[in-house]
Order: sequence, then structure tokens, then C-alpha cells
Amino acid sequence: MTRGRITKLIGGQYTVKDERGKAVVLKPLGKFRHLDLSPKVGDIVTFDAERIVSMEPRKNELLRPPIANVDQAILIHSAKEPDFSFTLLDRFLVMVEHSGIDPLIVVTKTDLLDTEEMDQLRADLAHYEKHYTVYYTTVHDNATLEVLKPTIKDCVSVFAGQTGSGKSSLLNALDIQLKLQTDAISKALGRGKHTTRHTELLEVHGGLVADTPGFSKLAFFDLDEADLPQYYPDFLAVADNCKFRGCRHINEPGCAVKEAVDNGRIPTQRYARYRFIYEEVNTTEKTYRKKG
Ligand SMILES: Nc1nc2c(ncn2[C@@H]2O[C@H](COP(=O)(O)OP(=O)(O)OP(=O)(O)O)[C@@H](O)[C@H]2O)c(=O)[nH]1
Ligand SMILES: [Mg+2]
Ligand SMILES: [Zn+2]
Repeated sequence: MTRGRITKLIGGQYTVKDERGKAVVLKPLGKFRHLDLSPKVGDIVTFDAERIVSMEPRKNELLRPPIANVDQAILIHSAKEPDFSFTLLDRFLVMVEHSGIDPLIVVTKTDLLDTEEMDQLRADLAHYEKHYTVYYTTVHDNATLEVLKPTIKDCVSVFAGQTGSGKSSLLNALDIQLKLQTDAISKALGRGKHTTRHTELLEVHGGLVADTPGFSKLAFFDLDEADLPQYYPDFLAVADNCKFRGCRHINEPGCAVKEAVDNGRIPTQRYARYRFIYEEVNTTEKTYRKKG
């Protein structure tokens, strides 16, 4: 029996790499279906000549993009084309924090903004920089690419972000040998909007990085509104001073988060987006997902 990590899943066929880096293509045993648990990219499994026979417990997992056992989520947001979206950024952050994975924010395609637009974006993101690492780059920004390389070394990362935000392009820029397909080629093939079709773990600069298919909407499946405030580090920084323990920062009197919004410590828009997500999660029927 050999131990390895799933690096790719296409049409029920799993690519698994053993500890020496040798790849084999396998099917899982039927028992996983009965257990309502399907192995996914990132899972550590044992396998024989034909089949995956067992799977180790997951350290963490994301549902979208579907991946398990990652150390950090690198959130790729384009400055333009598609436009930078704070709505999507906050939603990604909530999702990643909920899974217990460290986020890192990378703003790509900064070459598409003029100086004024860039200053505005940096000003709007300044609040996030107090709690997260934020990088600004383009595929040609060699200095920033060199800074990004050590951040992916010796760990498992997932590139996540809107379709067309430049995930595959950035990976290609980090390692010219990858030659991942990017937007222009896909259009020529008439494949529609999503260029990357599958989640795949790649070896990049001494680490594993998953390129993933982008998406434009992000729904929450297994979130409880009572937990939502925990996923806001900027709220947590002041929430000790809320009058009520377990304050959800909505209608409670003596709320320190609302006070921080009033005195400008938390941006009004960030708080407005929080309320929007809170309402959405609160009114969504809790369809607790199946495992796997
Ligand atoms: N100007 C500019 N264009 C870029 C940059 N990075 C990527 N692009 C372009 O953005 C388009 C989309 O890039 P992709 O890398 O395919 O985007 P993706 O996030 O992998 O998209 P999906 O696979 O569909 O999720 C391509 O036409 C790239 O050439 C950049 O730094 N500057
Ligand atoms: Mg892609
Ligand atoms: Zn509060």
C-alpha cells in the first residue's frame, strides 16, 4: 500500500502523487460513496495498484474551490477586467476564515489602472492591510513575483478568485514552465467564460499550489449567522467592548463595532457588506451539506 496526495480529479479519475512525486491515475473504492464522502484534490490517501483504499482525516477543506488540506488561500483579485469587487473579497474572506485557512490577498492587473484609480484602490484596501497581507502586482512585476515565491515555499496554497482575475496567468508568471491555459486560448476554443476547468495541485517553487476554476458568485452553504462575527478580524479587535457577550453587531445596544463604524475605525461600506451577508445567511434555509 502506498501513501500519496490527490493532485487532480477529472471525470471520477484521480491523479495521486506518492511521496517521491510519482503520479498514478486511480479510481476510489466504492465505499466512499456509501460513506457520503468523496476524496478530493489535496486529500492524503493510501492506494494499491488500481484503487484509492483509504483517506486520512482532513486538516481543513474548502467547498469552492473544492480542495482539502491547504495551508493558505491566496485570493486573487484583479484591479480591473473584471473590476475589483469588495463584495467578493469579503465573501472570500468569510469563507476562508470559516474553513480555518490563512488568507493572503493578491491584487493583480494593476497595470490596467491609472495613478488616480490605483491610489483610490489602495486607500480602500488600507483597512484590510491592518489585518491581512495584501500584495499588488501584474504578471510583469518581477519584484513582487520574487516576493511571492517564498510565500508559497514548503506549503500547500490554493489560488482562488473570480473567473478571469488572472490566477493561471500569475502562476505562469511565477513559473514559466507551467504553461497553464489562460483566457485568450480558451476563447479561441469556444469554451466560454471559465478557462481553467479543474482544480489541480502543481509544484511551484518548492511548494504545492492549486490552480482552480474561477467563479463569479459565492454562496454560503454551511454558515451560521451566529458565527459570522468571528470571521471579521477587524470586528474582533473591538468586540470585547460590546456590552453583550456574543453581540452580533446588528441591533444590540452598546455595540463597539457600530461605534467603530461611527468613528471611522471600520469603514461604513465594510460594515454594510457584513449586514448584507448576515441577512443572507440568516434567511437562508440551513441545508447542512453532506460531508465530502
Ligand atoms: N493587463 C494584464 N492582463 C492580465 C494580467 N494577468 C492576467 N491578465 C489577463 O487576464 C485574462 C484572464 O487571465 P487568466 O489567467 O486566464 O484568468 P483566470 O483567473 O485563470 O481565469 P479562470 O481560469 O477562468 O478562472 C488573460 O487574458 C490574461 O492575459 C496582468 O497582470 N495584466
Ligand atoms: Mg485559470
Ligand atoms: Zn457588537
